[in-house]
Amino acid sequence: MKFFLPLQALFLMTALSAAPLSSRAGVVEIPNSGFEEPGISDERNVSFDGVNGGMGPVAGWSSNEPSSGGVIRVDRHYPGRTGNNVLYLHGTGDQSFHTENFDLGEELKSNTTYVLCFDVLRWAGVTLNDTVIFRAGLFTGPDYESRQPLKQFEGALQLIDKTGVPADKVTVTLVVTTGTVAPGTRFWIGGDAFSNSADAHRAHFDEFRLYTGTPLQE
Ligand SMILES: [Ca+2]
Repeated sequence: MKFFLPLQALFLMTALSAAPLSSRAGVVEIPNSGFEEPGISDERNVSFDGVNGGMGPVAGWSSNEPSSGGVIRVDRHYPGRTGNNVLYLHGTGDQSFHTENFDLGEELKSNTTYVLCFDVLRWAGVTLNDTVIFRAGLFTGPDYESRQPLKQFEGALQLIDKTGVPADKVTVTLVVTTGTVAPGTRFWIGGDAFSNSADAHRAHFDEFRLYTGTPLQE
C-alpha cells in the first residue's frame, strides 16, 4: 500500500497546498479524540476530574483546573457534533485543557510535517455573531504556562461556510514542519478560552486528528 494517510488528510493536503508527504505518512493516535469517554446521558456535563458533574474523569485529557477548566457534554444542541460528546471549554482564559501529562505518547520527530485538524462547533442559538474565541494547537513544554507553540490558532473564528452561511461545524487545520528536534522532546495538544468573558463566544471542540509524514524533497 503506497499511502497510509487517510483520504481525508490527503484531500486536506491538496486543499491547503501544504508540503506533500512521502509514503511514510501516518497517524498519531489521540486518546479519546472525540470525547466519547465516559458515556453520559443527554445534556449532562462532566468535568475533567469527574468531581463537578459526578462522572469521569475524561480519559486522555486534563486541565490546569480540572473541576472547572472544561467539561465534556452530550448535548443535542450541538448539531455539528460527531458521536455524542463534545468538549465545552469553560471559563475566561484562566482555565486551559491539554492532552494528559502534556504528552501524546511519542517524541516529536525532526524534519517532519504535522497536520492537526479539529472541529469547532456551534452551540445552537447561543453563538454570538457566529464567532467563537479561543486558542488551541500543538505545543511543546512541560506545562501550559511554559508552552511553546509549534502551531496554534489564536483569536476569533467565524462559524460560517465558504458562502458565508452559518455552519454547525468548522474544521480548523494547522500544518507545521519541524526542523531539528532534541531527542526526548514531548509534544501535546491544548488550548484555552483566551480572554473571553462572553458565554456566547466560548468554544466547543470535537474530533481532534493528527497526521504526520516526511516532506518530499524538493
Ligand atoms: Ca464527539
